Amino acid sequence: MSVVQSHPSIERVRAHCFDRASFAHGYLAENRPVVLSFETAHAIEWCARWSPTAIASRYADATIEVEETREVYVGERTLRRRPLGAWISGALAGDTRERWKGLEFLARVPAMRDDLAKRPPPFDALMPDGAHDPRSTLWIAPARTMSSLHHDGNFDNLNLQVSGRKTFLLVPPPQHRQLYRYGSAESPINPFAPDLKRFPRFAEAAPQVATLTAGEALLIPKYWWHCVFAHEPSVNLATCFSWKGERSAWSVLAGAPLHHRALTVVAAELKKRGFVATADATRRLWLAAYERLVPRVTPQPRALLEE
Ligand SMILES: O=C(O)CCC(=O)C(=O)O
Repeated sequence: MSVVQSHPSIERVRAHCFDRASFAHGYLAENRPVVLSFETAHAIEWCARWSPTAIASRYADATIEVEETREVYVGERTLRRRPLGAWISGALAGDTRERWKGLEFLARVPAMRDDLAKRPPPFDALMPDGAHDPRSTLWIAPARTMSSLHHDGNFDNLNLQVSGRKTFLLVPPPQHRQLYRYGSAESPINPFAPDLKRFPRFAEAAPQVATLTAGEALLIPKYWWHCVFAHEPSVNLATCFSWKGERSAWSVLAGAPLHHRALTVVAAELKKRGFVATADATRRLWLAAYERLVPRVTPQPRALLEE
């Protein structure tokens, strides 16, 4: 049995059984991950429109900034500017050195923003009332590459698998000790092939897994750790957001070390109240102190997931 099969599966439901209120009540407010499957003709067409080849043909000349796939922490990754069409052709042909984490893609590729405004993604219908500050990221990953184990802070995340197949491994929020947290939101562990000699406490972590194909979206609730492996060339659209009835950072982080919980909540509250620059400065200061006090832990190699 592979490492992935030995973990419990994340619940799966049909998206059409929910409306905004019941989805918010049943999953978002519970801080509970779930895979939503969108089975309508609209969802199938929408995903086909955003396949890697369709993207390459519509936006070939857009310049994007790709990041290296080697195992380094986010702040250490080298970014390179590439023409989107040629870069996708390389990724589809098996070049695994880079992937696109299109963080600001709506601002950087205005034609994509306009297209999405005209034809919103299927999960738009389940965004909770009062959702605000959405941040969308388009991910394009070559086959057999993976992200690092991290969390997205005080944001819920709906991550739609648009094309290809990816396995998501999630770990609940308070398990900082088991994950040997490095910095504010990263872990050096490759949870698909954990090195238990270096990181023995990972044996006490409680991962859950789901493999997604096109038309399925995963709710990654706030502060849930996640690590994602692409089995095939893959496109995802992730939208992180806040909303009116959301759980507080303080309640979600119950069980995390007190100093971490308190600092995280202060930064999250400052941001929510509009003091974004102060929150970012506080975070930078905290990270600088952390980096001086805590020696860098070399991340585990991105060993490939057993298929
Ligand atoms: O798909 C991936 O590789 C990473 C996705 C992710 O980290 C996110 O949506 O926050």
